[in-house]
Amino acid sequence: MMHYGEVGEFHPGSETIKKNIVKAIALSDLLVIVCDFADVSGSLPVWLDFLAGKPYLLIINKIDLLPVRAKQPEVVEYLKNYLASLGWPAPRDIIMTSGMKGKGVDIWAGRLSKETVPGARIAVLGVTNVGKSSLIKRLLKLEGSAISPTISKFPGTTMGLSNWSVLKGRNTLIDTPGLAPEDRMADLFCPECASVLVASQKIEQKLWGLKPDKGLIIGGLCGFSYLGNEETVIIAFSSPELVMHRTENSKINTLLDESPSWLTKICRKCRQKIEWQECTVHLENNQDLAVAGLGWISLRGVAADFTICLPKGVRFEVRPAFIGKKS
Ligand SMILES: Nc1nc2c(ncn2[C@@H]2O[C@H](COP(=O)(O)OP(=O)(O)OP(=O)(O)O)[C@@H](O)[C@H]2O)c(=O)[nH]1
Ligand SMILES: [Mg+2]
Repeated sequence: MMHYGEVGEFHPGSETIKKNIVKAIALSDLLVIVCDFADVSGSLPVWLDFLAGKPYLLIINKIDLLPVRAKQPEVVEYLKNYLASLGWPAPRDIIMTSGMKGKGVDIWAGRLSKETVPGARIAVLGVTNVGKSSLIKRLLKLEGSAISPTISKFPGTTMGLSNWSVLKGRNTLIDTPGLAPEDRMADLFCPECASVLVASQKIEQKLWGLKPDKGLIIGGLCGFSYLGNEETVIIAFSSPELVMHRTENSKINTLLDESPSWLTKICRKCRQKIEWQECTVHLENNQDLAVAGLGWISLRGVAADFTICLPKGVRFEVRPAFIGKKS
């Protein structure tokens, strides 16, 4: 796995939030790390520094957004390998859920009771907007509780720690504020613009033929210029709210700079803050180039270089194809 465009050092969104998260981890016997199915590269890597040697369950939430029928064992196998490539210890289990639809929450509840003793505390962790509070709400509903945490489409809804008695009083779940890793696209923008980037409906999966010197822009926020010599195919994945636009490589930088309203939904104030960075990346057949908090492209053709142009500080990585053919 190769990582590019990292900000170098970890920058907590806010010291208070980070302190609360560290406190919740110290108080807990088991960690539940929630990641967003649609943004694995943006919602998972940051947690390695927080594990503190504690056992953890990994939840892949928002599986209702899968663009094709979920082949769950494949996704689970992929994530096991992904975690190993990042140097993580193995999770106790990987569970796929939809906090919105309530799927997988019963499996999660069963796993929580298997992995803990009565009285144990469990911290629910995740970057902003992955659906931590929604999952806790679903679990409480499953148990017939009338109270539940607040959820919203805006990142940063949960600000402090809150305790929730679950499994008929056997255990306590600690809901924690979302960490903003500050290297996702959404972390650069105001809450309204950030919420546009987060898919709330099925992810768009679109096949694009690219002739030499052609490229693709996603959401007016990232350009992928194809540098190969023969016609190729890429599949692009992002929130359906974002426009995908194929154009000549020579036009990509101008379009990103000018960001016309048909191309982007990001407000003028947020756009003015962007400083662009460019980098050339090599992709093999069936590899993804994933941009934290935005989406990814997957190459289905002869190995080739791409130049990626995106806001400075946003993390991107090359990884094996997450969806579809792996080799
Ligand atoms: N499509 C889909 N949306 C979800 C799912 N779970 C949560 N959401 C949505 O994601 C947004 C964030 O949900 P929250 O539960 O507030 O997320 P959180 O991780 O607690 O967020 P913070 O408290 O801001 O860190 C809301 O708009 C939810 O409706 C899911 O399984 N599928
Ligand atoms: Mg929350």
